[in-house]
Amino acid sequence: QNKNVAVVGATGAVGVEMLETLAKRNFPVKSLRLLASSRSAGKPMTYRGETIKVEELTKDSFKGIDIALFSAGASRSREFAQFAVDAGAVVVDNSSAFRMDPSVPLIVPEVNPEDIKKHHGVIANPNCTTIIMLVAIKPLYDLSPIKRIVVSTYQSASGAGAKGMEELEQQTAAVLAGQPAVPQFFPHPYAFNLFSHNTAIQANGYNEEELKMVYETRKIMHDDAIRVCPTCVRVPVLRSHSEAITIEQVRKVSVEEARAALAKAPGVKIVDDREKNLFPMPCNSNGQYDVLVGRIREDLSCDNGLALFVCGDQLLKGAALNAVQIAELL
Ligand code: A2P
Ligand code: 11C
Repeated sequence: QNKNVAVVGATGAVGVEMLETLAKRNFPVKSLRLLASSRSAGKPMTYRGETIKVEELTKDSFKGIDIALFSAGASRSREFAQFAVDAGAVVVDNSSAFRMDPSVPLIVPEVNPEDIKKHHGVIANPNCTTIIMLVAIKPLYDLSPIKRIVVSTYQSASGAGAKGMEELEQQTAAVLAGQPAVPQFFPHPYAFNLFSHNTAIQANGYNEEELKMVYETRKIMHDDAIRVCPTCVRVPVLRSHSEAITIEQVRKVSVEEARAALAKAPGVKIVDDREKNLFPMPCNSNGQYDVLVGRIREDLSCDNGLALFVCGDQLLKGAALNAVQIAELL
């Protein structure tokens, strides 16, 4: 049965990809309502060749809506998601607002699709770095439980939305023209530089992005014993995130066994050509649905460890695609 769908934050970097993904995957859309701030009201957008005007998000925006995809930031989700639920819609929320709420399922369709049944109107889309990591390591967890993860991220501008991407482009052009990279949106110079993730550092020395990787991983994997040590870094890449991941498992899993499991895992594409020195790169994961996985090797520093390098499109698998896949499960 076709659905009445609303996209909240339709004009944003993720919102635009949501429209594109709904169309590309032939999602059964009966009608589409595009919502954003008053700044965008009346702006024409295109869905499958049809022009739809953006409407201002208000508490009355959800009448008749079956599925509302939210990607307009956590404060908009906190303010408006309940209005959508009250109007009878199921909300798939891409923000951090409800992820750790025990009554809200946090879903990566390749990892814990069965949790969706427990929803009470809101389903949360995990943080992009968590999604991309878990798609790659869940097949390995199924071979032997993972006790510990050490992960370093190389995060693109798109994780910070359209303004982040604009800042990277604008600063890069400025530096190439011999001018300084003047930070406006991010706290530090971005072009030809990298910096520790721009979220606030907490009392334990980890920033918010890193703690999302810790807590969301445990919730999605249903394993509170997994220990995760993340270092999240913003790198001057436009849209795909990369991650160097080292895992320690209960028993030793060989590289061959890991590779065989990854080869048949949903949402994973192995890119691991040692002869050509060809491994996952953001330029090759841009626009792809799959998470690219390579550098599959033993961790020389521990007995039961494996190391990987992965890349995933932050706007797609890290956000819009995962949300649309959740809507498909619904
Ligand atoms: P707008 O384009 O009208 O500002 P991004 O993460 O790429 O910056 O996108 C954020 C999205 O959230 C945009 O679609 C933006 O709409 C939307 N948004 C931001 N503030 C509000 C608001 N107060 N009400 C509704 N939508 C908002
Ligand atoms: C980033 N992962 O790359 C972030 C953006 O909790 O949904 C998404 C923040 C979130 O900066």
